Amino acid sequence: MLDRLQELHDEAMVRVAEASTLQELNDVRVAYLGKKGAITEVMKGMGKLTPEERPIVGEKANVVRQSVGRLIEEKEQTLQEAAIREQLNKESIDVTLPGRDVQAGGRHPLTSVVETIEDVFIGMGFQVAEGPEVETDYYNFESLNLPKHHPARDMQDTFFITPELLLRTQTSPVQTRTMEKHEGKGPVKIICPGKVYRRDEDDATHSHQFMQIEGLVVGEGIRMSDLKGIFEKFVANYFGPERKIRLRPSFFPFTEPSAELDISCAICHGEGCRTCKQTGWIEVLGSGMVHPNVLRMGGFDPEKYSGFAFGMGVERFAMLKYGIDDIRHFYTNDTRFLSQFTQE
Ligand code: 2U9
Repeated sequence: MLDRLQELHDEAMVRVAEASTLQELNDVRVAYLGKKGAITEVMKGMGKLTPEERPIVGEKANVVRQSVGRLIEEKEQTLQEAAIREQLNKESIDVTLPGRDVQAGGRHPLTSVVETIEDVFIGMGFQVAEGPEVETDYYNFESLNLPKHHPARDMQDTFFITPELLLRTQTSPVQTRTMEKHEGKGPVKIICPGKVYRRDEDDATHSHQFMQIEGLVVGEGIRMSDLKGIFEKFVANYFGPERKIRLRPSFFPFTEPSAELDISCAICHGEGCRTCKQTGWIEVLGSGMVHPNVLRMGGFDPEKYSGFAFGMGVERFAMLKYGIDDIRHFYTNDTRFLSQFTQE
């Protein structure tokens, strides 16, 4: 029995040394010191020994039990320390590593153009006015001298929601609404930026949703020369002082007389090129003196007040400024396109 105990001791020593995890170590404890463990089993057989043999074997058994128990405890501590070390290593943070790059967003090119144009007009004393995109037939058409069945209404070009409600086709309703708020008293000096909608087939130069900036000045004694003066300042500020301007007669139902504003082509300086279609001029906006009917519907007396108005397409401005050849780029949210403007 003494030999058997020594044998178990040596065997346990080897198995403790070999255990590489806490689970394996526990298996060793159960195998030798557990209720049915090998050393426990030997001790259970001590009843069969003679009274002389019993204390000797008993002492040996205790020494072996204690020794194996101590070995297991020591090993347990070593394994626990190793496990903690490994966990710390895994969780350690290298504070010297560079941080991850934050991808900063930027303004949409149309937003930049709107803000730049707004700034130019604010600098000339204009206020910025906004209004609803879902409009009534009255504000979008009728109040702008486009009664029902007027040929210039072009029903096919409008997104109707009901016979009386529609998506605005221009930002002009904001101007009528602002005139109404003034209750017939001038001056009014506003620009109205915003989204507008037309039932167009989308292609390189048409988009069913686009942006406009319209302007309106109403006051006593406002003349066409005021319109020209504002345009001279606007063009010098936005496109540069070297650009020439010219007004070309035109027609709009809400203005009389009406004129389109051209600026000299910056690419060929008037010589004629592809950008200006060989004319030396680039059309930038439509304008005119507000029609008396429109003033009246906005609550102003056309005998006392006069005014001028203008409208421009923001995409066209952005395309001219950045040399963009397809309007759809503004609305397809391709980050390769948009990220080129993040510094704006
Ligand atoms: C009121 C009175 C008059 C707004 C005007 C234009 C001329 C014009 C176009 C430019 C390019 C629209 O985006 S576009 O297709 N606009 O040519 N707009 S005068 O006249 C108004 C507006 C409101 C009360």
